[in-house]
Amino acid sequence: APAIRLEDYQPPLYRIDKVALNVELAPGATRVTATLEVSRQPGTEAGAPLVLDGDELSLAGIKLNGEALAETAYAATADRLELASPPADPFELTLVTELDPDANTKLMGLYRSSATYCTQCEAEGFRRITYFLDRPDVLAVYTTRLEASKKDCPVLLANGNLTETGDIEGTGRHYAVWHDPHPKPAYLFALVAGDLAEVPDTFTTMSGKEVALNIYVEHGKESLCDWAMDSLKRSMRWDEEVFGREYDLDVFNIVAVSDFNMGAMENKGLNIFNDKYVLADPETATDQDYANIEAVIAHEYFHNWTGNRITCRDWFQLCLKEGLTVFRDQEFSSDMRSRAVKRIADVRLLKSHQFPEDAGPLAHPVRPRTYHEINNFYTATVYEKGAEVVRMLQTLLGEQKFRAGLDLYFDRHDGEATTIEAFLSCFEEASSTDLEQFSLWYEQAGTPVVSVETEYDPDRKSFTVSLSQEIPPIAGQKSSKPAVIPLRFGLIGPNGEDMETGSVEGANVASDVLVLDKAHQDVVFHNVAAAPVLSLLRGFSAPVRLNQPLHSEELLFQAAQDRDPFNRWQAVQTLAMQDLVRLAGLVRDGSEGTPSEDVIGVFASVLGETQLDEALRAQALTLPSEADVAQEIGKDVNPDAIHTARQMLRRAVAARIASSLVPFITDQSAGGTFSPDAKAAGKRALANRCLHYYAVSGAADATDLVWSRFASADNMTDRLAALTLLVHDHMPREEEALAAYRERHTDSSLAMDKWFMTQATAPGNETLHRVKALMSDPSYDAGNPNRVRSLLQSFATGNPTQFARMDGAGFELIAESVLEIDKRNPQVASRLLTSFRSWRALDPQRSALAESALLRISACENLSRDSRDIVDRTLQ
Ligand code: B3K
Ligand code: ZN
Repeated sequence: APAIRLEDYQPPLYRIDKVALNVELAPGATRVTATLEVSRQPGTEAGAPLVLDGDELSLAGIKLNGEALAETAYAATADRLELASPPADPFELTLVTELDPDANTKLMGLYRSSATYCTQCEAEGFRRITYFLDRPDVLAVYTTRLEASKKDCPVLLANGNLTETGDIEGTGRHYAVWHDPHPKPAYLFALVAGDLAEVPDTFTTMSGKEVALNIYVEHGKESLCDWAMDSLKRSMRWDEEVFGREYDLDVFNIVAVSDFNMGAMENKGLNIFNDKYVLADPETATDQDYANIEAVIAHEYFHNWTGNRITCRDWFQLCLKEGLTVFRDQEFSSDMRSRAVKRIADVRLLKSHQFPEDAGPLAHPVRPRTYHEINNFYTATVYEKGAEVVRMLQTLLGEQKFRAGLDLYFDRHDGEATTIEAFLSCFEEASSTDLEQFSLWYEQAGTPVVSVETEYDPDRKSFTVSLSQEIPPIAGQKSSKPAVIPLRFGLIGPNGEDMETGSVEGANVASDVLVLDKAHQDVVFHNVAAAPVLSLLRGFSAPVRLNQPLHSEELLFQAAQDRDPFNRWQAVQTLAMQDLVRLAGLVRDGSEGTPSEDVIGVFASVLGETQLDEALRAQALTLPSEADVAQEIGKDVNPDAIHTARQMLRRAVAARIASSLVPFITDQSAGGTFSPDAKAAGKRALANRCLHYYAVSGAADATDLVWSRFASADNMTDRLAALTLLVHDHMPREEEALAAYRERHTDSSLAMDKWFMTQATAPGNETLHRVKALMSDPSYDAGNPNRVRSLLQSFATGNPTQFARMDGAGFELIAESVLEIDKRNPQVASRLLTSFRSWRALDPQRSALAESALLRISACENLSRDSRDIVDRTLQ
């Protein structure tokens, strides 16, 4: 199939203003009657053909203005319905399609999860329900009538407000009618029907309207919804207070399902969630799960304005809703928790997921210009880098003008399907700033490298910062233009305080932000009393790689003194990274090496920095991951050498701090009732980080302590942390712990996912065998996306030494699995396939093995479009 291109965008020829759906649900055979009010767009000539999208559909009836249509008047295939010459005047088209939700293993369109009927329509799932102009710039008002067996499906839900319910006498069936007054694109349509428990609550909006809130879950899981409901109410309040956005329907429903291709979906008034992002209690959910639930609930809720009220003109504009909504959920979590800790977590995610994507064969601009399969563009670049671009806009304009621009956007484009250009224009107007060069962030792929050199002139008391920027050449992008890069900075004086300076030449500097917008730029600070340490990219003010050659004394100073917590953390990480890269090189070459004393010392001192909160110390004590080190090395990567180097540093730090660890570990286990709040979670994070070092410190009672933490834990965070150590460090009671965990959690699929993941990510040669065995474990289910992700995806992305085994068996396992899963669920398969994206960075032997696994996938003739697209681009 030819690629879809942004430059080929044409507005639709027809509009569909109203949609009435009658969905008669029944196992195996569901009948959908869609009545569409269709009219010509101004400018469309009378009689122009109407072409509707379909996907695996079968047409069981068609009427035009209530009259049966002659067979010669239309042509229907599984993926297309064409009316050769429709009436010139507005008309009503009635279509009947027949579906089998039970046979829908792709989990797109209408399908069944456990016994519940549910839908997923983004990006192009509505066309699997009925023929339609399935594109985001066709906005219609939907009325949905659902009908089903009252016994099997007491709950009937769709978008909008409930307007009518009733029984169908003598049939055991009942119906419900839902009306959504807000025009929306088809991708926001949803329905749910099943036997679900309802967890109700209410929220009073800023203008005093009461909204009914409900979370629907499987019976027996009601008590696991408290945190999600609490997160929802806080999100609704926060969006009013921070962005002035009020909710706009009488009801807001959330449904948790166990089979879901991604995290959640923002359908208007009826969000559907992967149950992983709803259900939590201390017994089965970690602190990370609580934080994720809070963030995803907020994210989907925030889409009501950024995505639903204002949607995308076409799928190239995906970042218009996703980047902005991620930015909003990040801000929400920062306000709910510690801003610094949240920022560090977000940057870690960006660097570990988005940077490698942007440096490899799957690189694409935040707003891509071409695609074969849009579902492959729900990427870290569109989401996370997209959020960074919005954040840079805020940094460059300042909070007030940023807010004014966003207000103008909400005001001007409410009810529309729009573009990045329209979005940026609002900020240009509200701030009187030209954003033309800034818009390159949406156009150019690749991570800019910013190189820095500094020179202090003691006679002139001037400090010169020479900056340059460059995007390394990447697939499909030979050259690039200089971007607008906001660099938050401080000049740290000898006493550790930020220095005041005199005038600045060579760059636009507003308080603590310096704007780099040329390929090279010399910035001179005057009246600088003493030689400073330049703290640059504070708070990670731009998604760039910083190439700033600092001596280890300067990094140590920054690690101890920087008043920006992010850069303090970054300095510690940089020190560790430099040492890990050095050690990995030595190990690879078969030479001896020992970790740097300075680096060990810096980690040891972090522990005692009691003025930093626990969560921040836990973050600082976390070494860069093996994947992070691989990325830093960039080519000829040997994952075994990296693993060994990281273990060496970890053990050396552990040995140094062993004697101080126990109080931190036991202090936090003092008990009291569990609270998922940020402070309590931070304490657990620090305790478990300390336990992590204690396990390899050589202390005689290390196994006993880890085991006792495992056995006595009263929450999942502590239990899983101890289990992970027992399994990943192959401690003596590893098997016993796995068996005990399984016994305890066998009824909770979500808890069992952690059991699969822990085993799949364990280093060591036996893991491959174990993963294969787990694929036939009774708790495993190859048809459930969460299970596949916890076992296979976590093996491929979280176990670098075993995925890239020298015998090629890791790559083979994933290749075989991709082919197998692709037949059933292309989205899950193609996502798994992206784990090969950094194959060219591996050493020659390993990359040859990866290539042959990829070629084997590529040779398969009936790959889905999803997997074909990824494998072709990965090999290109
Ligand atoms: N918009 C959905 C993602 C849809 C993915 C389609 N393949 C969830 C979200 O970003 O909030
Ligand atoms: Zn989203």
